[in-house]
Amino acid sequence: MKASVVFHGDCDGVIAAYLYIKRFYRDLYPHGLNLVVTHPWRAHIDITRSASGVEELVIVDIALSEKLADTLRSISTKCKKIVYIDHHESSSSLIPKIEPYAKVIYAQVSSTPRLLTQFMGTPLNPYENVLVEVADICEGRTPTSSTDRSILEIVDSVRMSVAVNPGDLDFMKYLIDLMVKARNIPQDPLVRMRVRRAKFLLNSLLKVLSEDSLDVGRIKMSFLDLPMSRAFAGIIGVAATELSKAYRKGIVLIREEQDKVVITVRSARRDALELSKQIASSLKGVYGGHAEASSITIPKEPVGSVVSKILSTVLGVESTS
Ligand SMILES: [Mn+2]
Repeated sequence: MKASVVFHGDCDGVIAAYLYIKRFYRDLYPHGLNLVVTHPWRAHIDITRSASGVEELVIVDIALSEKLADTLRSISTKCKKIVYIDHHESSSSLIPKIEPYAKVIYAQVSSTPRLLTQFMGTPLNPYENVLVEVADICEGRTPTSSTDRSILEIVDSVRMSVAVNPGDLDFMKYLIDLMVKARNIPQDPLVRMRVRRAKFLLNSLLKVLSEDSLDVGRIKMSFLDLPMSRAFAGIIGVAATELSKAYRKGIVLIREEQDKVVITVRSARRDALELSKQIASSLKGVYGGHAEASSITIPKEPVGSVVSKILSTVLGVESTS
């Protein structure tokens, strides 16, 4: 393998990986490239693994953390070239830390594919252009009345088919291959099957979350225990976004995982990152994301106690339980 491309397992992450490959690694694709899908909380592990034996390492759409910055420093001795491409607001303060070791392409724009188009300079073809629009909408940009319906269909297809299992590398490769071949994504049978499954899960989850939630001022809080969290996995982020739109409230969704607790925050008032920062500092966690959508990872503790801590220390209400 000559190069590894490590990308975020979400809609704009997979589209950004495709764009980068198409522009810069067309000659290496597919057999000379090691594709790796990851998520911010385990990116340092996946990146360390994918750095061995390759000359170039490209990191796409992964919010920077202290841990990740340290990882890049330690692998910079093994890799000839490290490229870091990201648009997350929370990465900003750590960028200077990695600049000595990596080529950094960073700006706080609507999506990582949008950032890539600004960096590439050369105009995109219509197929690529549509996918950049799709990525922007997946990342929260509101479609306008002039947005083509076919674009919204692709948004739905990519977002939902990826969400059903965001760690599924085989499917990510399949999706990138469809894009490289400029195929019609919403018409693809495998994509359609996954979208159907994702929608079924999403509807069930929305029902559970809206029936079982706690309203605190402008915030709606809900939680999922380990079995529920496993069953719905990648759909949880999509559900949080939908709930925030449906109730016009900020959403704080707490879920238990095997060895940690993850808190998903959504806000239409653009204070998700600020709220995440407060939750992270009160619960000793790591946070990252954007003003509309962000998350916090904290060490494992009972979900009930996380709920009471957020209520008392962050939202300023005394828990009754
Ligand atoms: Mn992303």
